[in-house]
Amino acid sequence: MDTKLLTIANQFALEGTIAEIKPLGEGFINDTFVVKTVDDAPNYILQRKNHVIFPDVPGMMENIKAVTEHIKAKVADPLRETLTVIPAKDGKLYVQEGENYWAVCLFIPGTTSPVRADTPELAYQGGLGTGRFQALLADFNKPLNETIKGFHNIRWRFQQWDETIAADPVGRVAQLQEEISWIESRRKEMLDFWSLVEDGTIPMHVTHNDTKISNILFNESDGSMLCMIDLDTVMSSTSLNDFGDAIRSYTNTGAEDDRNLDNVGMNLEMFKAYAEGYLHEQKASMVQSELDWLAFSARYITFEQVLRFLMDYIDGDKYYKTAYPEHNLVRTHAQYKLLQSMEQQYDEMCRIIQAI
Ligand code: ADP
Ligand code: GN1
Ligand code: MG
Repeated sequence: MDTKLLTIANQFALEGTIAEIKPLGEGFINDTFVVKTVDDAPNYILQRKNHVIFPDVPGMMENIKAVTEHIKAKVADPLRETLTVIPAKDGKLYVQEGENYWAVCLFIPGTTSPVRADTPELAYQGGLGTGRFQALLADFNKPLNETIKGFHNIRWRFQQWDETIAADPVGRVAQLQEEISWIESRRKEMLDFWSLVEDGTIPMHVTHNDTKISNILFNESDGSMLCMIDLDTVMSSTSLNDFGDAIRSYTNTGAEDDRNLDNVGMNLEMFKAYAEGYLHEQKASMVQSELDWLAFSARYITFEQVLRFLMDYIDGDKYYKTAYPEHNLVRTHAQYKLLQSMEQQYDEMCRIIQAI
């Protein structure tokens, strides 16, 4: 076993004796490990939080603690229906080792976290999961720290975009004129949508902000949704962003980084199933402007993802973990194909929302 990891894990208030520590998951941002203990003690998730992306890890952990405590007070099984933060032995919610920050939560056994949705039933359950998460937090009224500035704010993203293009730090802009035009041709419609958030037409709520399918746990026994995980980005935003980001993930017939663009497109049956689950939980509490823009939110977040992958490629691949040199460009093309598929099927998406 890695003795450095063991030393870090032993600084947390864990029950039992550690038997092994193994890497887990497919996240793009943090490094995740499962900590297995001997006998009947629980197992744990140990994470090295990415402090470059999250500049205020203590503030982020305070958010996660506050939000999970709020949920625990409302659910039948507080150890399974949300994450449980395990503090360090000194009482802090993290351990700092040099410039790295580590955090621990309970491992929730008997669960799955698929990387893609293969059935409408799973998409329906995912929709219920996001909707229920938002419903449980609807009356959360303490201020939350902004863990990543302007995370889903396209006005801020365009500012970063303009600066990155101007700097062109690794000389990639010249060869990317076509891809850049995909972003520029949609600048106005995306900013017009965001101005409805800025002027209060679309309300703000406590939201998850990273609702891709690998960030929810399902019960292994029957496939029902259990809880949202990866709560690093929980903060104030619009409910629509959670819906849109999930549609980007659940409805894609291909992979987020598919090299074969023929595989990629939006599956309307999955869209309908996810929307049914989400609206089952949220419909009664949404205002008309949210319902009117719900389908568009999928285009908005998918567009933002095209921009973020391409911007990271132009910036020399500093943000997302990559497996090979062109990875962010491959992701850009695959997400753009998905965006086009959503644009082509947009009228039908709106009809489905209306019918539900
Ligand atoms: P990242 O921020 O890198 O995406 P996540 O918090 O999403 O990290 O964790 C990565 C993966 O680890 C998840 O997709 C899930 O499979 C697994 N995982 C995370 N937390 C738990 C937990 N509490 N119980 C069981 N599995 C978990
Ligand atoms: C990242 O952390 P992870 O892998 O769940 C990213 C999301 C992107 C996603 C794309 C904090 O999610 O915003 O949509 O990759 N998270 C952060 O797969 O930037
Ligand atoms: Mg994750």
